[in-house]
Amino acid sequence: MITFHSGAHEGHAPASEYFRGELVPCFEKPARAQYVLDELKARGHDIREPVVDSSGVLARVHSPRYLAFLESAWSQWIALGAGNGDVQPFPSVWPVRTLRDDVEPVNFIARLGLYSMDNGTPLSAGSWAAAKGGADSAASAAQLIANGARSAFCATRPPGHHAGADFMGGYCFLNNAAVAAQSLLDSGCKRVAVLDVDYHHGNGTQSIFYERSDVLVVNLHGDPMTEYPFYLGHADETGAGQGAGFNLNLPLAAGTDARRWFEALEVGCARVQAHRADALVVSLGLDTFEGDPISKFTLASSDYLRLGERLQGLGLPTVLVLEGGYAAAELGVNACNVLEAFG
Ligand code: Q9C
Ligand code: ZN
Repeated sequence: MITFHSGAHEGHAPASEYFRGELVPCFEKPARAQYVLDELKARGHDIREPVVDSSGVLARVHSPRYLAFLESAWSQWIALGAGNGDVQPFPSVWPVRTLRDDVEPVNFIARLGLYSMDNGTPLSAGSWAAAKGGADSAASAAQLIANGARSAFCATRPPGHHAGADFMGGYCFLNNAAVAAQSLLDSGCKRVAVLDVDYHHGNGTQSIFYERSDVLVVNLHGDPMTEYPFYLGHADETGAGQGAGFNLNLPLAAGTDARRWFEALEVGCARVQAHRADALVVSLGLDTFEGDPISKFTLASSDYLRLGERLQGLGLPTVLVLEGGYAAAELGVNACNVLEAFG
């Protein structure tokens, strides 16, 4: 399977994030992608830089004002103070219920809050270029599928599935899975399914396609009653308007083991099959791993072989997009196990 990967990911390297009110080293760090690349190379995979400029499809997935903000966010920040290059900007105020989100404040931190769902998505100098490289990878993978390939992998970081049309969050800036799905539709697919197996509910992907019937979104994730992103991902969210019936959430209790996880995967796969999709996008988060430092499922490395086999069994042209997975040293083996079993 061909892998798309942008070297620009290295430029997204903020030092710290908030964890229980204190700044700690970022979990979502460049070494994650390096471990994946090292393992891909060791196993002889074909790794390519993205070949498609995703600007067009990004404008179909994200709002113009959000893209404009994100693209120049870091340069706006450093223009505000001589020392800002060495300071991480964090949002501290958000337009929650009763406050206006239709007016962009001039104040930078206020705009950062407007375009963020949390204070857990740190920015650095190269964040836009890194995120854009990921979106370009997703668009490139979709093009490969449109040209007849059975599968393609995007070794992307930062991840994407928490990013909505108009906001960043959960380490995500641009929704790579949504970019892949929209690109597949734009190149002739009538129906696409997104299957999100990251530990965390893919709230961004769900919200982007919630009122559409051309993209089925299925999520298998930690119950939002106790797990991030908390405010979306419940079983009663089934789609709205034209999209009614085209969203399926399968929340699982923290502590869920592989046996119960694979049972839920069967339910998700049955829904994907019923959609009669022309292509599949997998949001491949590997934070379901037993060794993950911020998540609470207990899959073992060998379980990712079983996952790859099951995904292969759906029989669909498939784009796999890397999402979370914070046991960095095991991320390469776990990702490659999925790809290898997929074939
Ligand atoms: N600081 C993805 O897996 N923060 N995002 C958890 C640790 C949110 C994870 C607390 C985790 C988001 C793509
Ligand atoms: Zn996750």
